[in-house]
Amino acid sequence: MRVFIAGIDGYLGWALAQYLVVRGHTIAGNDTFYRRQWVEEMGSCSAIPISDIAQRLAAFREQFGETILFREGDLLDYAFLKSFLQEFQPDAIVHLAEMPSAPYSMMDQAHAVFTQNNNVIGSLNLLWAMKEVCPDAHLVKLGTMGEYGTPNIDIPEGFFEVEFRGRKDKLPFPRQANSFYHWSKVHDSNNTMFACRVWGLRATDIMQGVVFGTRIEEMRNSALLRTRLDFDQCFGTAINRFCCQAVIDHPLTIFGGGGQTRGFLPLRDSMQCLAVTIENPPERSEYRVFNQFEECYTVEELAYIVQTVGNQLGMGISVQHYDNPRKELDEHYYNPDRNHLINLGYTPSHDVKAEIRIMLQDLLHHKDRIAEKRDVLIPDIRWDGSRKRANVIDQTIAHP
Ligand code: USQ
Repeated sequence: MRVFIAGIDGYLGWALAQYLVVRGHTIAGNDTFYRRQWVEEMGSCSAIPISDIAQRLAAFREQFGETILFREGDLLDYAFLKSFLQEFQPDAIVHLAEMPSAPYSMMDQAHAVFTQNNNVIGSLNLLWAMKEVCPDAHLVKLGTMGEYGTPNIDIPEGFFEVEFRGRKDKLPFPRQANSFYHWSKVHDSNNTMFACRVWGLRATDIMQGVVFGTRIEEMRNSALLRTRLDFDQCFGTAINRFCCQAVIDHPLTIFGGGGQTRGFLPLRDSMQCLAVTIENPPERSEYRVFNQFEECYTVEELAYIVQTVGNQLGMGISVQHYDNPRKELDEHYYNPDRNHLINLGYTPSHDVKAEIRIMLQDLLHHKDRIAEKRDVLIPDIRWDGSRKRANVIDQTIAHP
């Protein structure tokens, strides 16, 4: 298939290009390199060094014998987007070109507006461009499990049956997002669902959990093919941050009580899920929602898994609780479904410890880079728009 990856230079996009080319797909993609700039804005860098796009593209050609049709450009530039899609004529479009950080979107008015403008208008442009240029293509839109929030009932995949005043309907499950970033994804979901209904587009909205991991097999040991891995308060996600903290003997930073539960999945599972989705497109006019994660864990459970694996590798890892800069429930019910992808053949790896062991071993090579930026590890972006460094509220040295 001809697969267009919007945001091909990012954490997921660069890995996905490699995963898909090995499966025989032809790849094109765009990027603005914003992710590189945002992480710099946070005073940080990728823990794993990454090369520039020209070197990446050359290494890709050499490793896989295939060329990526790449253009630098923004989804907000509608003329650019339309002409690129016209040229490539994709069968599938994977949309990874959004600002992905909740704290970044909560920093201040400018960052909130930037996030929603970039994400919502970029996605709307993509829907229009698909309608005008490639209405038969399949949009694989990266949403987030965070769209649902943490309701006190089970979470279905997008829709649920409701009975109200004696009548029944199948309706979108309520969205209760917890940051302007997560709300931008909700707005995207609504626009995508509507475009499928009125224009007959086909789309899969992926409600993805928190991704972790430093590599997929396809990268082998090539430094030029490795994907980025962030650890700052905005672009580093929980397990990735914990592993970076572990290799520099920094205590693992649990925000609040650590009872926050999320669905997590290794990078390799995320790639598998996206490929399964692309290779099994929906019908025209169909808008379907897949919840995409491997297992649910509390943040505290994960910190202790990192600690256990790290200790097996001879590290002495401590865990600290910090006052939570976010406004979120510390403890809550969390039971989302994830059947659609399994029914299409997704096989979860189920070995979070093995994945964390690989991560720690990979990151040990780069501990000096991480140590140099250790100041970015303590969050200060608060959900009320203020900046105040989080304080330690409790310390646990060893897993009970
Ligand atoms: N957390 C800590 N300590 C840390 C970092 C995070 O306790 O050092 C906690 C947070 O308070 C939160 C949980 O871990 O309760 C997850 O935080 P995160 O930063 O790993 O993930 P989140 O902000 O939810 O966002 C990430 C991605 C986003 C994606 C989302 C999926 O940045 O793009 O949409 O995961 S989900 O969480 O399922 O909504």
